[in-house]
Amino acid sequence: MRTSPSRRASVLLAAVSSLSLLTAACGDTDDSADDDGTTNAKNAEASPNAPTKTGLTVSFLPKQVNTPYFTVADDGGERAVEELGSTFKEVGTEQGSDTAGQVSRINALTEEKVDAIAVSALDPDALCDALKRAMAEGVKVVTYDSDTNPGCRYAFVSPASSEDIAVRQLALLGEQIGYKGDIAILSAARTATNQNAWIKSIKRELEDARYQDMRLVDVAYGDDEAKKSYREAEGLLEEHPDLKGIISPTTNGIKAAAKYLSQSQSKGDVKLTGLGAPNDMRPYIEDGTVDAFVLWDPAKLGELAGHAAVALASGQITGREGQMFLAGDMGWFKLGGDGVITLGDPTVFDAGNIDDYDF
Ligand code: RAM
Repeated sequence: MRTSPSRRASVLLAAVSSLSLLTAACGDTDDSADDDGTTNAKNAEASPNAPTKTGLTVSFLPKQVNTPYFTVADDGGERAVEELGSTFKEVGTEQGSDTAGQVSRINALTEEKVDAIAVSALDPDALCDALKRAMAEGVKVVTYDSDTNPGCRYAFVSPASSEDIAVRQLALLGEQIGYKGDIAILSAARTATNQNAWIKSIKRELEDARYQDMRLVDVAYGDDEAKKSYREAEGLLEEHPDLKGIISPTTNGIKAAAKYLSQSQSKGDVKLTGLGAPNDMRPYIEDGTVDAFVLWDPAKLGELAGHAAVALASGQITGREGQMFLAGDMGWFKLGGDGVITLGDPTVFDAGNIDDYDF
C-alpha cells in the first residue's frame, strides 16, 4: 500500500531536517519534486538492473480519446503495460483542445495514486503545476507525442526529431508544387507543443535557399476537430486564391482538408501533405487528392511510452541523458538530452506503399 500524501509530507520534512547530508552523500535516488519540478530525479542515478515492477497502474492521457491516432497509440501502450504485468487505463476528453480537461484528469490520477502517467500535452505550460504535484506525490510522469516543459516530466517519448518531422513535410510539399508559390499550414490546437515545434521548424527551414520562391501566407487551427478543420481548410482556399499547397501536421486536420479538397474544384491543383494515418488517407491517395504524406507507427509510439513509464516506475531510468532501458521486442532505447527518447525515422506514404500499412 502506498503512503498517504500527509504522511509522506511529514516523513519528507523529517528527512530534510535530519538526513539531507546523508542522502546527498549516498547519492540517494530521492525523486521528490523541488522548485523546478524534477531536478532531483533527473540528477539521480538509475538502477538499470532493477527488476521490472509488476502490479503498477499506468494511465495514458492522450490529447483526445476516441480518435484513431490516439486509439492506436494507446492500444500500443496497453499492450506494453499488460505484457509487463501491470494495469493500463486510458482517460481523456473527446475534444482536441481541452487543456483544462487534461489538468483535471492529471489531478484525479494523482488523487488515485496511479504509479505512472503518460500524457500527450495540449499545452506546454498549462499542465505543469498539476504534473509537478503528481511527481511530488511519487507519480512517474512521461510525455509522449506532444511534450510539456522538460521540468514538468521525467522523459518525453518523441516520434522522431521535431526537425525531421517538419523538414520532411516541407520537402514533400516543395516537390509537389515545384518549389514555388503560396502555402499555408492547417494545425490542430493553437497551444499544442508538438504542432508549434513543427511549425517553428517549418518556418526556419523555409529560409533555406531552395524555398526562396515559397511563401507561408497563413496558419489556421482546426483543434483536431473534423468539422472545424474542414471549415478552416475551406477558409484557407477562399482567403488565398493563389494558394498552391497546404501542410497539415495533424492526422485529423489532413483528413478533413483532404475531404474538403476532394470535393472542391481545387482537387489535384492545390497540393496537400502533412501527417496522416494511412487508413484515413487511402481514399484520397487513390482519388488523386493527395500524393504523399508522412507519419510514424502510433502503436509503436504508445508501446514505447508504456515501456518508458514502467522503466521509470521501476527505477531503471530517472530521465537523465545517456540512461538506457529495454522496450521489449523494440530493443534498447537511450535517453537523449532533456530526457527525450526518440522512436525513429518517420515514414513517407504514397500510392506505392500505402497498402502495406493498416492503421
Ligand atoms: C494528431 C494529433 C497528434 C499528432 C498527430 C500527427 O492526431 O495532433 O498530436 O502527433 O496528429
